[in-house]
Amino acid sequence: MSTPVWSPERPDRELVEDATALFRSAYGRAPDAVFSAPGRVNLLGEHVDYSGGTVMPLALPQRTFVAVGARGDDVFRAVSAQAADTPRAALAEVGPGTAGTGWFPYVVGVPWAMLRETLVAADAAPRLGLDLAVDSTVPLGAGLSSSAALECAVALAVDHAASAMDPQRPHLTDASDGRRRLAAACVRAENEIAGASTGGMDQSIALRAEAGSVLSIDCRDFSVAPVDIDLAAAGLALLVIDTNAPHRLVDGQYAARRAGCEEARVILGVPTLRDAFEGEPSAEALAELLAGWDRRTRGNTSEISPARTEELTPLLRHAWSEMVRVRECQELFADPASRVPSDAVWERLGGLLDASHASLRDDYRVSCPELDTAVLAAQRAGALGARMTGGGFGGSAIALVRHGDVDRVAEAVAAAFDAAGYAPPVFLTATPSGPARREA
Ligand code: GAF
Repeated sequence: MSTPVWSPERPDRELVEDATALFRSAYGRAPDAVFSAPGRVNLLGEHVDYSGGTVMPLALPQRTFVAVGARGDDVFRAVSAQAADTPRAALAEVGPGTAGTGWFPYVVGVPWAMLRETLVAADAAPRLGLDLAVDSTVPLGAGLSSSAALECAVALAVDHAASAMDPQRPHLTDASDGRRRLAAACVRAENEIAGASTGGMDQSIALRAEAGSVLSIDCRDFSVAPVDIDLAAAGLALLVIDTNAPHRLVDGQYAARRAGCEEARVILGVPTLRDAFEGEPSAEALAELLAGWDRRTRGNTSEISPARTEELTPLLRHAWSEMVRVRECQELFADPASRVPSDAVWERLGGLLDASHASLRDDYRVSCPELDTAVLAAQRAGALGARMTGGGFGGSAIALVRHGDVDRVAEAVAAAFDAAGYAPPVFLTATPSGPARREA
């Protein structure tokens, strides 16, 4: 029998103290402040953020904490409880291709992007430098958005430092639109300085999460709305399975999927793939869109080769069908008749998760054997539904499970990993938590 390994829990208070102690030992003084930002899982709406789709993530209780002190120059230095290196860079020298690899580009890219996005006045740059000490409970490289948690905690630190220099400057974190703009800057840092062409879901949930809620984010304009999905009240849990299979967003596969969607978008002549639907996404509209694409790419007069058509068609099928699944999910929980959703509603949500996984595995091809093993074992052990979450190619899966079944499902997944010869997975349960905030 395989005993499931659970992610260790550390209270937030302890993390604040540990980040503060790390700061003191690294820099020999007390920090000015401590900020934190959460990791995330995505319930539904995968690989559609960069196509203008709607995503439905929730913030995890696991968070990244950053203790920070102003320096008065333009140098950024950082230490981390999770890393051995002690990187530093002068902000004036940061730019695309100059920040190196590893975790530091996710730090130093943020002030760079905030300046470019004019969220910080240009004349503040020579004095914007910070010393930072990082500690985190977000599992690293697990597809739970540790990068965005780091970026967003740093964004709060830079926002704070800029307002400390100029008391007239409002804190961007005080208003929803300010947080939207901070998220956009973090995306720019990740795209242009860290070199990962990610979409914006992760930074948006880290900065704009609502405790207790799944958040619906329309990625055409990044407007947000909480969704009334109360798993705990229904006696359900969202089990997260970190497969421990290495997950990399900068190795080209993620970028290749995104580029494929972009190519199809240009051929279709729409602002985003989401805009190919005239109204709300629906199964009927999906069939019509795919038939239209098929007509357009068939024959000698087509602007795209048969081989490329064969590659792009399943990408479109995933993107559009996932948008239909998200729409169905929103309708399920928007129906006033299901204020207290029936068993049938939860079963249907499970079915949507299962269908999402099949689409990501077969059409979008971003799953991997460990994720498929986790999903299948969870489904067989009685989960209402399961799927990979996040970018894929490793990372984590989620399973919608009745409270009383959590241990049994975790045991079944651990046993399946053992039988397949994979490293043991690590489990946690996702309770919707709050956004990036100041801790001390
Ligand atoms: C990663 C990216 F960072 C997100 O932008 C999103 O595309 C996700 O993969 C897939 O839904 O987390």
